[in-house]
Amino acid sequence: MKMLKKSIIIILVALLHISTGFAQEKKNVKKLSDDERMEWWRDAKFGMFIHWGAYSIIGGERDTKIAGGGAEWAMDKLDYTIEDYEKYPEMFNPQLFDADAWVTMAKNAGMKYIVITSKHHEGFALWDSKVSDYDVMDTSPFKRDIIKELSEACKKQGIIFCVYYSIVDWHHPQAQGNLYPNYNIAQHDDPSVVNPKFPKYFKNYMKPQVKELLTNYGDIGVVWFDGDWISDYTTEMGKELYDFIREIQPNTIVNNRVDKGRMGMEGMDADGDFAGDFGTPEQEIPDTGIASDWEACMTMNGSWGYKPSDNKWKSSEDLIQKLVDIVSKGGNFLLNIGPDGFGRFPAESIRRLNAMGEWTKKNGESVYGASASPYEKPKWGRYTQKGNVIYAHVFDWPKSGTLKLHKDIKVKKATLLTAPNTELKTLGTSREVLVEVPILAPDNTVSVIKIELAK
Ligand code: FHN
Repeated sequence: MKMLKKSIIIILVALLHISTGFAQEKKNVKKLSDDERMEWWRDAKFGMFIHWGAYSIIGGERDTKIAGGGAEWAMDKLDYTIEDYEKYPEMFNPQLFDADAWVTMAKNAGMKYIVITSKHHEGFALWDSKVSDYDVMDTSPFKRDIIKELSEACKKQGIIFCVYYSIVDWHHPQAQGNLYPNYNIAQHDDPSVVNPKFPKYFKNYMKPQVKELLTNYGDIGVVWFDGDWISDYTTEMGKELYDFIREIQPNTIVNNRVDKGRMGMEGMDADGDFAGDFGTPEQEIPDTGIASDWEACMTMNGSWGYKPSDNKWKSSEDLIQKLVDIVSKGGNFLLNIGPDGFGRFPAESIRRLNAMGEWTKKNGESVYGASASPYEKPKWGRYTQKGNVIYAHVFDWPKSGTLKLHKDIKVKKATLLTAPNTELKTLGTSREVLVEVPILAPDNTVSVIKIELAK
């Protein structure tokens, strides 16, 4: 009876979608050129990734066992059956969730956009999904549409709201095919095991869910897919999904995991015709600059989802230097937070966000809207560039009191970014360019020297 009721609802929702058409399409949204569409994202440089779901209650531990790797994989790593795992969405009640406070923390850290896991591999949806009962409104006692609250808080505070969506779904019967009511992760990686029901999941569940996200929550900055590696998901589906999204919201940006081109954790596409607007290196930063658009996503400790046993926190200094390193190579930095099951950011994350905010407040000019420079990375740090200005980011402040710049840099004027009225002396010969700097580094982490170039 319950199943019948659900099927009727799904059919009604589908009919409603067909009859109303794409709400956004009809609004006559001006279709931007690709460069115009990517502009905000290219300038933004720094965003917050949020991994939050029913796994945040588990925290990566079951009895005496601790999950290896990311705690958002608890369902698989801690050997839950689908039935066992369902009790976590049924328990999900993060009474301390405060969307405005989350957005304020991102904003104060200098982040310009937020990407939240609307549905991770566990399959539990954090919004009011009409095509699923496995969501925050129907399954959990929380009954608050998290995506709605967060999207509204972002809009209020001028932060671009973006959603992550996992193609992999360990809960949906059609995504698991003949294995259901069991699931098996290895199956997904083996091209010889075909799930005949996956196309149905793609058409009748994934696409309608993605459509809900794009129709009910205002402008979506980025749709960030994940789970592209499973063999059931095809490049044809990827291209179809990309076009589908751009039909609903023409100016949305979509990551390259929508298609099948990504080369592992390195994150960039192999040669070929693949959909997607930017590459997605994961937990790594390329050695040199890359000419196309890319964004490195990274955890603060070793886990995406909340995992209190993981104490391997990167230092604030390291994170600031990573931000600079990434920008100096033409990329964006998507830095992760794994809130707990009550809706709180871990204290360690908050401290790191605060430290990054201190730095970006003083030095943001050298990062936002900046790009890679033509000069190779110096031993003491990195260069970024904005028009006629080079920013020298010094990680290792010279004890000698002189900083050696690339020999081709023709200095018109050099100052500390934080002391614009005091010009630094420079000396240029055909072999080297030296800048006289104070003995003490102005910043404990990364000090920035602003260099206006002579024409
Ligand atoms: O399996 C996921 C993982 O849990 C996490 O979401 C990261 C974030 O980029 N992506 C996947 C692995 O590539």
